[in-house]
Amino acid sequence: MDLILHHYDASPFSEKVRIVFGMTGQAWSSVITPNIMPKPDLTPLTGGYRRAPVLQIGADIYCDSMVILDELQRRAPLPGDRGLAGLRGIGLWADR
Ligand SMILES: N[C@@H](CCC(=O)N[C@@H](CS)C(=O)NCC(=O)O)C(=O)O
Repeated sequence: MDLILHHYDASPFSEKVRIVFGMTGQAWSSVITPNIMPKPDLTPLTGGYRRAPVLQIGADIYCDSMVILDELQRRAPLPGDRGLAGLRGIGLWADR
């Protein structure tokens, strides 16, 4: 199933997810969203959530970068020590 990230270049929370895509080597597709309202293509998809990033996998929508990292970890865990720490650990580290 295709991973589609709704995001914009200057969004640091989106950058965190983009970096994890690079670390895990997963293919992904990009939809660029506006950085301010209105976001007519995003909010109908999310039920009103307006922030970036949002991950779309088929009909499933994941809002919030930590929720996204949890799902990516579940689908494609990193190997070795980095896998043990989990992508959530990387996410918390990056946020701070
Ligand atoms: N807790 C959220 C924060 C997301 C967030 O604040 N995104 C910012 C960009 S980095 C945003 O979309 N701001 C525009 C807006 O609020 O409309 C996450 O981890 O994904």
